Amino acid sequence: MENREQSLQAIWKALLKGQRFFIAGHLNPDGDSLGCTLAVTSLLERLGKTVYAYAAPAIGNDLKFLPGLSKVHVGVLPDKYDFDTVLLLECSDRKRGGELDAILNSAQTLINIDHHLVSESYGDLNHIDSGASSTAEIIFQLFEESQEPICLPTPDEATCLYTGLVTDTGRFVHSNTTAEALRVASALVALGADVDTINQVIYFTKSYIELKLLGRALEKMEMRFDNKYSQIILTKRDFEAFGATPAQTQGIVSQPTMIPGVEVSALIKEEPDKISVNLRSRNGVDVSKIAQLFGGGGHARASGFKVTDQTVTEVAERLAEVVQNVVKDIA
Ligand SMILES: [Mn+2]
Repeated sequence: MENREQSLQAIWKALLKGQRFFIAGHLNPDGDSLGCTLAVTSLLERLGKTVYAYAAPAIGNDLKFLPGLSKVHVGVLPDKYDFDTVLLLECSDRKRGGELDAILNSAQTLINIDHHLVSESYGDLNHIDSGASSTAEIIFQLFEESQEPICLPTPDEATCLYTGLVTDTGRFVHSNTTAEALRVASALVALGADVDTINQVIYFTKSYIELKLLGRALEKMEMRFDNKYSQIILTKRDFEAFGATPAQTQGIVSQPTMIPGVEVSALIKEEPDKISVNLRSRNGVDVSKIAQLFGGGGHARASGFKVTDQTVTEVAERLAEVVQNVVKDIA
């Protein structure tokens, strides 16, 4: 792919040329967004550049181990916008990073690097590779583009990029786990990525409250429509019972998809100001289409939506009707 290499090369040249950088990923940064922001920030600083790294509105507890995090301005924009180069990572459109219009417009060069299928070419330089597992995979290719040993990732940078790879591929199980994703992962391990810490913190750490909430959720799991639909409703009372917040439900919605025959799993949460719903599918059902009917979106196997003007029971029943129609003809 000539085009791909050309756009990487052009971006690498722009990075060498720039002096004052602003770097941001998307809102509510995930491992890929934050890992890439940190790795690129560190590389540019090693090259003697000035970098303002930004993430908003907050950093999840499971990502606070990432090396170099103290360099990131969390939710705080700079006082003046005198950047020559602005880098948006993981943002399929220019709004994904938040209210950054003034900064994006002030840049001499706006660079956009992303791997989402629906990404728009809003930058002066764009590198959108929907075949890449993660933005981290692309950033590693960018490091390689330099062909300078000094530009190979340091162990800390490798840890940041490996975090992006491992989280975006779901620990190397999603269909984006390509040969290239594994090649890059292998290279990052060789460069000193701290795989043990990443696994321990991201995948093998849960609080007492989170485990109790998981127990409550599994107890309340209901199977419907010939066991093709699993529904879990967590009400305000369930959260209050353990002093838990709706944010402490990570991973719960995926549990029912382990049951053979489950096509759709829904976690319906009664939050203080809204009802939020997470959807997962195991086989062929595209749950992003279901979420879209309720004003949400996402991926074929993982999506969600929020409703503000209905009770938890109303949302659950409207959703059940839609799911019933979708799964009724599945053998
Ligand atoms: Mn990503």
